[in-house]
Amino acid sequence: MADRTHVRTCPLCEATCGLELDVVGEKVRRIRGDRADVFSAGYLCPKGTTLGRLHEDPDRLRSPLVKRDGAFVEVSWDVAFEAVAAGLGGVIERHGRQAVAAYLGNPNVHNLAGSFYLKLFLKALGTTNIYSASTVDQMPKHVSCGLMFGDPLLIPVPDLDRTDYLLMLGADPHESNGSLATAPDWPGRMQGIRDRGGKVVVVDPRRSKSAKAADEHLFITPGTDAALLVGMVAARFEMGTVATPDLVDPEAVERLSRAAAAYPPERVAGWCGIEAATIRRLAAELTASPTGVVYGRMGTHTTVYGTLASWLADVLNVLTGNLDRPGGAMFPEPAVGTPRAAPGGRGFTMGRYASRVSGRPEVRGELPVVALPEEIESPGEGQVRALVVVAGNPARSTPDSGRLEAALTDLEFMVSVDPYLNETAQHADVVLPPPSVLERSHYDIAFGSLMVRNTANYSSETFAKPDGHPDEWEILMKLAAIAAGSDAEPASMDEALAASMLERATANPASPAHGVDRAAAWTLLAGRSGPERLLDIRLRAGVYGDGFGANPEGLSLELLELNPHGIDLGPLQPRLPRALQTEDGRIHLAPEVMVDDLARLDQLAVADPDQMLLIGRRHIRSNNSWMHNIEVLVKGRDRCTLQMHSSDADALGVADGQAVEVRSAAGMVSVPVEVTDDIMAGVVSLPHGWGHDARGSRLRVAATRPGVNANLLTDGAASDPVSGNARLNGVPVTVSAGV
Ligand SMILES: Nc1nc2c(c(=O)[nH]1)N[C@H]1C(S)=C(S)[C@@H](COP(=O)(O)OP(=O)(O)OC[C@H]3O[C@@H](n4cnc5c(=O)[nH]c(N)nc54)[C@H](O)[C@@H]3O)O[C@H]1N2
Ligand SMILES: Nc1nc2c(c(=O)[nH]1)N[C@H]1C(S)=C(S)[C@@H](COP(=O)(O)OP(=O)(O)OC[C@H]3O[C@@H](n4cnc5c(=O)[nH]c(N)nc54)[C@H](O)[C@@H]3O)O[C@H]1N2
Ligand code: SF4
Ligand SMILES: [Mo]
Repeated sequence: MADRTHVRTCPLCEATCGLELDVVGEKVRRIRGDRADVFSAGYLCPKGTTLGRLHEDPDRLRSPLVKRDGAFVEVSWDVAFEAVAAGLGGVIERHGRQAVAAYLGNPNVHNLAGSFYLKLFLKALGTTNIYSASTVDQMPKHVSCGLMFGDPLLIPVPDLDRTDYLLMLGADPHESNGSLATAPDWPGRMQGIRDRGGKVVVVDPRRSKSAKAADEHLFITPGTDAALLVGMVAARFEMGTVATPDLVDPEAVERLSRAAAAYPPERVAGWCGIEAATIRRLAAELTASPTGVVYGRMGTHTTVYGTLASWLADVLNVLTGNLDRPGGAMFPEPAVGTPRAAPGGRGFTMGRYASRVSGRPEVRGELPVVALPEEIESPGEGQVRALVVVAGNPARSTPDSGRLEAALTDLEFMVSVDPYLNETAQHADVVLPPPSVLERSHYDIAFGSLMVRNTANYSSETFAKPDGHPDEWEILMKLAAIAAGSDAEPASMDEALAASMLERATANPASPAHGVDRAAAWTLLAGRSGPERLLDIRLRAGVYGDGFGANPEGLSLELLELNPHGIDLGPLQPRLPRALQTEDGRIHLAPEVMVDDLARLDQLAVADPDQMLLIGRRHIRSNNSWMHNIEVLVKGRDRCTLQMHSSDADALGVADGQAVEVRSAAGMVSVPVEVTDDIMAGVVSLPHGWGHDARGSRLRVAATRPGVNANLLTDGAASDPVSGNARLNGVPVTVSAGV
């Protein structure tokens, strides 16, 4: 029997499943899907059941570590922060602020500290050397949406529960549970489309689990989604008049039509490996379907044409009348967001500055992570000499990570904020672990803008954090104070942040909190501090908010606390034109940068057909580089294998399970082959996040099945020039039988 059952949202991936934890004393006995969760209705994946194991993992760090004479020792928090002050302060003093870089990893978007406090910390650092996992992931989507809609965070999602036609490229939600489209139970929702009589088409160089669950699967040559999509755009124009919304400039439609005409299906078919007739049929099906949506993800974005492909997917959504309509590509209305009264805003700018060594343009205040190694290696004014990593493992997750890792050993100072001594943190001088996943509260700020149904859900902490252990937001504020050279305490910094947030909220004419008396509002927040107070302000001032009493039925943190299974805010509603943030308040269908970039596709004509192309893949029991220390998730057969088509294996003379050597411009790995006909001939697939063979890390379970690091093969030289995003898919490699 459990002492109590605690309900909380799983913070591990974008699906935001509700979980029910049976707790006995200080231990989690069992975790099930929360059937009463308004969004996930009981769905969960194997990872969600392991939060108790993550919490109890003996390798999870409970105290800060400081490196002394090459070995880590446990120290008190005061001593750890003193070491940061000396190390970071020293670098700033000797070399200036620009010599400090920060790398922000993926879990930052899955916790309240990252959502609310990172910005202040980065500002305190005062450097433009900011890098994140975004440029090995979704930066192309931010750029194309910034250009089209004026706001890089205004990203349309497939209205999965109402669409009649889903064309999905480069995504495998049956393994990943989805990305840039938050939907617990993607598999069930995809099946729902088919059950309603709709159609699901998956485009992927692998017959993935998701492809097998679709009506139709099409193989595509890695890295060529943009070619397929422009062929579809051309085909759509050939079909006759396009009825675009009034928000689109007819001249832009004309310009786009002329540009796309250079890439008819017949021309791109050879590039992408999909027949011209099929390309035309896809365009016709999408157009004829009552509703439909094109959705592309990792495989589509992390190539050298990532932004082009991301843009073209939404171009198709516009041209087929599916943007912003039920069943099409829609913009969620988050409970924590900025209410808008009228269309039009500041628009989107990028390239406000560039990286020092190779001049790669800034996007959203960050530089492409492919530039990080050279920024550390190359001497001169502004050379990176210190690095702060928050919730990241760039030594495994970013391209040419062998080179990056060598560069890390060259830094004068490095600090990692991480619950594990991972392959990156082993190079740090100080490691600062946040409390465990169950020792803190949760609310998905980032994914509210990506949910296929509007919901709001707050989770309290399951266990109190140990005495004296700072919360992650306090760690970040402490680092911010150190960086700023101030002796301010986290609590006072938090107070100032809350006050300015309240001021902004009450000044927004579109907010229900507009004009409310700030002193009165402040009294309603009494008793709250930290992320909870900030969350309460944002909820109350959000579109569904109670406006600090002005709209008593509206949302507040208290209301969410009373509803631990979440509050359903209904299906997605059309949000245009109000949500548009372009200067003129219109949709920019054919931004010049994008139209001009089409010409780059011509390079596909000279691709070497004999070169094997490497792609990645995900597995449901894995989560980037950091869940491999949980025994129940890694046991069983080796998952870090090189998938290869049987015809290629035969040609090479290798058998299933045999080790092969894979070489690229960046490096070499030796890995066992998995022979399968679920992958295209000429393509090989290796998952990322493995390579747990580092001597200095402390991941004892992971080390027993280390696998190899796929990013020893990806190289930083090839990236998407528009967004700076790394190429992780479609990497030319040669494979040879191992010795
Ligand atoms: N070849 C190849 N490379 C890839 C990809 C690919 O498909 N192929 N995918 C890319 C993608 S999409 C991503 S998002 C990146 C991910 O890359 P990263 O974000 O750099 O790495 P992760 O493996 O997610 O590691 C996250 C780290 O955060 C820690 N952590 C977990 N929770 C918390 C927390 O609450 N607070 C703090 N401070 N730390 C926490 C974990 O212990 C772990 O060490 O990898 C990218 N790399
Ligand atoms: N189990 C698990 N879940 C995860 C993660 C994880 O590591 N493990 N990571 C999380 C993160 S950070 C993210 S960003 C999401 C990503 O979630 P998804 O976007 O669904 O990513 P993947 O599962 O890697 O699927 C990418 C697919 O693209 C295919 N592909 C490769 N190259 C190409 C190409 O050129 N064109 C096309 N059309 N397809 C291509 C691959 O074969 C693969 O099936 O998953 C999240 N969820
Ligand atoms: S799909 Fe799995 S990892 Fe993702 S939120 Fe749900 S339970 Fe957690
Ligand atoms: Mo990601």
